[in-house]
Amino acid sequence: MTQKKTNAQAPEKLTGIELTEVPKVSVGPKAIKSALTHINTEVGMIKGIGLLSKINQKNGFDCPGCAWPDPDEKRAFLAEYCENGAKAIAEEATKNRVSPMFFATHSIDELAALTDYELGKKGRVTHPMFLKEGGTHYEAIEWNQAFELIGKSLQSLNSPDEAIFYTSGRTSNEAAYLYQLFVRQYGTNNLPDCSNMCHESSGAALSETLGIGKGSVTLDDFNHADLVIVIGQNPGTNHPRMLAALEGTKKNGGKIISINPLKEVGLVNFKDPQKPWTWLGKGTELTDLFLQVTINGDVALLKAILFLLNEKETKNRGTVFDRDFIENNTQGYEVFIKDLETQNLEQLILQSGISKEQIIEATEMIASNKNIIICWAMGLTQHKNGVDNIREVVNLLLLKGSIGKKGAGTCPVRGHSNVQGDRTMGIWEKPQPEFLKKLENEFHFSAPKHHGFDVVEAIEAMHKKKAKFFLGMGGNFISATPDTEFTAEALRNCELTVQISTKINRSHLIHGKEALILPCLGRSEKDFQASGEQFVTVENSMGVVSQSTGHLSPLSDQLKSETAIVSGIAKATLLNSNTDWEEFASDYDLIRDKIEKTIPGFDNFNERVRKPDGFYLPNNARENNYSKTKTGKANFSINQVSDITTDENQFLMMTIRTHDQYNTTIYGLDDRYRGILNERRVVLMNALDMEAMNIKQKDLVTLTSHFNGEERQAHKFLAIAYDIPRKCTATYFPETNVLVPIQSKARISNTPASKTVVISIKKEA
Ligand SMILES: Nc1nc2c(c(=O)[nH]1)N[C@H]1C(S)=C(S)[C@@H](COP(=O)(O)OP(=O)(O)OC[C@H]3O[C@@H](n4cnc5c(=O)[nH]c(N)nc54)[C@H](O)[C@@H]3O)O[C@H]1N2
Ligand SMILES: Nc1nc2c(c(=O)[nH]1)N[C@H]1C(S)=C(S)[C@@H](COP(=O)(O)OP(=O)(O)OC[C@H]3O[C@@H](n4cnc5c(=O)[nH]c(N)nc54)[C@H](O)[C@@H]3O)O[C@H]1N2
Ligand SMILES: [Mo]
Repeated sequence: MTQKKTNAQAPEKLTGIELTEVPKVSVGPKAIKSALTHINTEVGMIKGIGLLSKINQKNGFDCPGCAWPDPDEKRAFLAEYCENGAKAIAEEATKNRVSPMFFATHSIDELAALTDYELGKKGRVTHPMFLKEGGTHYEAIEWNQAFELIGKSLQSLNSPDEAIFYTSGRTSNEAAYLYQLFVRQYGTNNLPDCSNMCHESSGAALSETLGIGKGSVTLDDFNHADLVIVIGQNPGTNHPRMLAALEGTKKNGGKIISINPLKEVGLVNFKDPQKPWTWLGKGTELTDLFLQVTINGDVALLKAILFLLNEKETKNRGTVFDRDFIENNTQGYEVFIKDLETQNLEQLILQSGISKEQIIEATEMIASNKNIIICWAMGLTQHKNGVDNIREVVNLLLLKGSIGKKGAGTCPVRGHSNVQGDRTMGIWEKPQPEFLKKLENEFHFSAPKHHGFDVVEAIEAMHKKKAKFFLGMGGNFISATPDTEFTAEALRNCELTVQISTKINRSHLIHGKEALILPCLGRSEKDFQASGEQFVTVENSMGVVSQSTGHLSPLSDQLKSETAIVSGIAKATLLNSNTDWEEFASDYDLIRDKIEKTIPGFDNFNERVRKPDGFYLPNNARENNYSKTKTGKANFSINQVSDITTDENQFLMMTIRTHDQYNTTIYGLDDRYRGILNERRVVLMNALDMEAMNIKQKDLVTLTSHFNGEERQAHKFLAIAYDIPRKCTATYFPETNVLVPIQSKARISNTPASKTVVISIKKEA
């Protein structure tokens, strides 16, 4: 039977744009008002305030928002969340339910006609649901039947490598560990995860240069930094609690440089929501120097700065670079400098889009300061030369000896609240041989050694029908991945698609021949298993492992924990496994005991994680030890500037987040910090570019992306004049994922290049 094709993209519906002035200050009372409005509408005020008081407290649960760490010392009541954390909680603890009755009365096609915002607001899935072949509606199914269906489907494949097991980064350490164990006992390393689309470029660059794929700084380092550079990141929206850390830098006399094509409000000026006495004043000015780099101009900019630093150093040896550090800890300095000296400074300056005066100013700031932290996120990773971007950041830190000491180091700011922990637990398509060996010894099975598929490879494999089974442990695969139409075809090729989810999303609507939705507990909910109430553990952006205990009663007695779901699937699939899956799901301490035995840094895990602050995982870069790299030293590297060219009528497009979304979960339609309200289908353009093309404010345009002679289109976007460099544009993800070509990705890390999409813009009639 050929499957009817449900729309993979959200409908092209305009919602009524309203433009306001771009605010001058972030956070402050407006943020509190916005947080409370979301809590009130979704959860109810009394229950909501009770919940907020538990977020990120030592006896509470880990905020399902971002992975920014909590302070080690005291945490004020009601203080360790932010506006967007409150929204994340409101979404999860929503009163709205997607029940079997809801599915009986709404066909898949009807649901696909809703925007992501409308769909998400339908709420939490309450029961396991099944879509039979050719079905138009999901129907309720018993858990055991669902597990059996999955087991049978997996047993029927020609090879375990025909199955794909995706993970989004909210999954707890315990669930992730059990999941990867199940997948490897089943026989594949096909464990793509959201990291592949996120910080994979950071992991690749940092492992190669410093011997650890994670950042090196702690929260306290921000209080001791002379200079913090925030590059390719929008913390005011995506990591608001980071602003308090930056405020700490400023208070102690440190300086901040921001590098971004957009002057993001959060980076400019900040009013701490936890300090109402500051609300009347001007707020803290955070950024001392703002460099409005052109999209993907970062390697050129960094190289120009390094070039000038080297000139200064050459004139006055030892005054700019940390000679001792370079001598004792690094490899490749001479070759790196030789290459740097051949660069054409004027060309680099031109390519960066920054004036020479400003580059000199930045150089002076870097030259005269010793302790430097560099923070970055998707603005650096999601480019063809994403890995180059980050290696260039490392070059700068190495020259300054700004690593492995207080107040200095690398700070890749992670996305999902446990994305870093999932990788530590072995969610990786390229597992280390030592880890597999430990698993084999502990669990007595033979683990697959060949590497599995990452996200892009998984999509291609499903597209070619080399893979026929897809399971998503959280996340929203169809909306988060590039090339929406291509990915939809890939998923439709599957025999069975399974989504383990809290909320309804578009990935439930774009499915294989048969499909399952398995509803799970969220972070905020209590988790009862056979041995009693359980807690889970997570790892934040700075490598601190701590516990997270749910607070609310589960919204339906049909929900299972992710751990229990993995256990059920494993038991139904691996009939000869000698692992007692049920026992693990009955008592998470038993899983933690196994983690301790197989993953370094987890000694006395059960005991240490019960301490209120949790514990730090080992971090060689933090300890100034680079013996884990191939050369045994911290490595300088030679990196490529962008080689992407555009025709006269083409633009670079970056796909970014609004202030009112969590990835594909759309909290609301306002991008308050950019002054764009009630509309997501916008393309931000430089006013001069608009004038040159005779495009007026709010004109309707079609966007066409160009890659290797292929074209992809997205219709019905409103052109909006914005302070953005010429030839650069910005749109919101996921609406424009349809324009991101599957083959356009970062070298080495394979991360989709969703921040450099070459587009042309045409007025609609
Ligand atoms: N509220 C909220 N919090 C979140 C998320 C969310 O969606 N909502 N998502 C979470 C996740 S998974 C992640 S990964 C993080 C994402 O956090 P961010 O990386 O901050 O998110 P983006 O919106 O992708 O913003 C990228 C920033 O990089 C800039 N940028 C784009 N291209 C370039 C470039 O070429 N050079 C430079 N220098 N800058 C560039 C953009 O202007 C923008 O400011 O946030 C996490 N936290
Ligand atoms: N164009 C473009 N594309 C991008 C990006 C970009 O900047 N531009 N960013 C990329 C990045 S950085 C990332 S991380 C990915 C994100 O990709 P994903 O992680 O796949 O997407 P999310 O939108 O975070 O997933 C949301 C869904 O997760 C489910 N969920 C929420 N909480 C839980 C939970 O506790 N357990 C389970 N099992 N399910 C849960 C809900 O059902 C919800 O609908 O998207 C990437 N895609
Ligand atoms: Mo992310």
